[in-house]
Amino acid sequence: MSIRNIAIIAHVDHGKTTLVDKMLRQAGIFRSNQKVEERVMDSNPLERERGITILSKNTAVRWDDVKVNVVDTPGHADFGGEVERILRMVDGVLLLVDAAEGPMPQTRFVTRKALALGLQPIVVINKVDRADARPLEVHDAVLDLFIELEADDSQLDAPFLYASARDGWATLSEEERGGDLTPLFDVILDTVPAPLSDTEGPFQMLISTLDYSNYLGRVAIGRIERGTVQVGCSVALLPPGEPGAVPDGEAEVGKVVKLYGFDGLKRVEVESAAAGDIVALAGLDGVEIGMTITTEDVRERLSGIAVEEPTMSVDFMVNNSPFAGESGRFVTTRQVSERLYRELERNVALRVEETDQPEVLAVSGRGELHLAILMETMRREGYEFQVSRPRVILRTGPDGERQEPYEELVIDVPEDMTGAVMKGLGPRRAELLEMSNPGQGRARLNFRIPARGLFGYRSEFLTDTRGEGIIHHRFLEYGPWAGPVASRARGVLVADRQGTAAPYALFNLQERGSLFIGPRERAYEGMIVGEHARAGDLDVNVSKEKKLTNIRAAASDDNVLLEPPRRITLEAALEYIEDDELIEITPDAVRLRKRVRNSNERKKVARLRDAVGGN
Ligand SMILES: Nc1nc2c(ncn2[C@@H]2O[C@H](COP(=O)(O)OP(=O)(O)OP(=O)(O)O)[C@@H](O)[C@H]2O)c(=O)[nH]1
Ligand SMILES: [Mg+2]
Repeated sequence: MSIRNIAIIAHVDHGKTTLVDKMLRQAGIFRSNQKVEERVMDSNPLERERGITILSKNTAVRWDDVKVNVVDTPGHADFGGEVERILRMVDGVLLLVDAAEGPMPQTRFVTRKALALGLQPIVVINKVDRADARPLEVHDAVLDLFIELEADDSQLDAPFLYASARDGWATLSEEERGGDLTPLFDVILDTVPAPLSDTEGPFQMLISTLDYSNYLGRVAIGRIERGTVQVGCSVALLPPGEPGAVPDGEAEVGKVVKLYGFDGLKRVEVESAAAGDIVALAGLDGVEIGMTITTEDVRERLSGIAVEEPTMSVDFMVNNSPFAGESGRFVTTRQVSERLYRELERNVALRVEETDQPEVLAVSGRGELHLAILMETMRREGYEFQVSRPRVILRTGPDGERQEPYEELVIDVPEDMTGAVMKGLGPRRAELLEMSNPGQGRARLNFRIPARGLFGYRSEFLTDTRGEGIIHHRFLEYGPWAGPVASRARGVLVADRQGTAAPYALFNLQERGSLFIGPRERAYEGMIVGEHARAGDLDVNVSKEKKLTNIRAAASDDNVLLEPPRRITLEAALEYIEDDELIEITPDAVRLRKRVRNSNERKKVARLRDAVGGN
């Protein structure tokens, strides 16, 4: 049977998973009476809860007797490395671009990677149903991007479709609306080349991604480049390196225990598979991304895949807050560290290292979201721990100079708010690269900023733009150390004793800042209960009750008007906290705290630090 291999790539939220969903439905993957959830590919609970794709996923549909292997990829910048690896499995990409937002930082990143690999793009301008859609302008912007990224002639000739993934249709002309996805499927079959498949030669496959199963251990996923493979046959596993023949001593030999192909949402066990198809292969223990699997006798390596280096690191430690152990089942250093090391089996861009303190492990990843997803997963499994403020990972440049990661930052705000944004970003060493006007009274600003400069900025941004701004950033490059950058502009409100928050106390504190906890929630000494409206921290008593003079006063205390507390998500907390603070993470709570809980102790430590000139 003929095959096509495609990946769906885009900036976050431009509609990849929605499109795959509709492709599955229209290709008849589900029985007519089968109840299926929206965006069924976002199958893990964290994905469903956040409405984003975290792990790329393989699926396959049949159209006109052609098997189309489709890989849905995550759009968030932290997972860009994974998208890059996935692209090695496919011959074409569907590049989705939101008809209102146009190309965004991650659009540029994935497009650059796809074009450089010589993949054939098909551009899908999605969400043309949006009231603020401007499909023709976006069409031009994508073409400009292709030219800038030096697309070759056939890539420049890429077909463009206009779609509403949500409503399940795509057309070849901007003037047409409605219908179904048939035009898209037809374009895929016509434009994406069938994989070059030499099924006669000796078996050869590159491992592009890994999966893990408790029964089978590591499972290698990739495209068969050459030959065929059968269950039970002996294969050699070659470490990454120069392409070409590999001497005997360097390879491990093993047996294929199980082999799976993709079909709709299922993985189906198969006895054999041939060049051009994407398969999952189990039975080889030492598999890593970038290794080549070959027949035992012809050991020819394919050029490997680099796994992206982490840019951000955070300390994990045991929870020693006064509320420690209340809800967690796994709370000891040993349990937390075993779990972290186990994560390395599948989370390839993650690193875990010991530090000079025996109870502290440094965990490094690709960004706040990458690290936050791990923390969130562990907390749901019953783990309890604390984490520090993230640090950027520094490098030494070619001349021995200190380098740090820089990010590309795109901000989209109502025009009258650009002043506030510029003012907030200046002291953070952001450099304005471009300012444009996408219409609708909005301005789009592009900056280059040291990753450190972004810490703590998001909450400031949300306040400054009253929630009307959009902010996106992604790793750009390593560059020279930028010197000191401004951090969080406002201080925090810190509980000065243990107790339960009283409405009366919270009511009075509302004037001093915004609160993170609501009435009757518990706090401990040193716990951060809100953000101060000004610079500098403030010690507060959240359990202070109103002096009772009579019964009516006590009753009215319950009726004070409180603003709803500002709930800080884990990612936001990671960006938010300072060096002298920690995040306490347990199955039932995420709390912010001071490392040194007692206020007098804290002042002493701060004085000492100032005396030795730290910052
Ligand atoms: N109006 C409109 N909304 C759409 C369309 N397609 C997707 N959406 C919405 O856009 C949001 C994001 O859709 P997803 O399919 O999750 O986007 P994604 O590209 O897979 O996002 P990530 O995987 O997180 O990068 C959802 O709320 C969808 O309902 C469309 O054609 N029109
Ligand atoms: Mg998605």
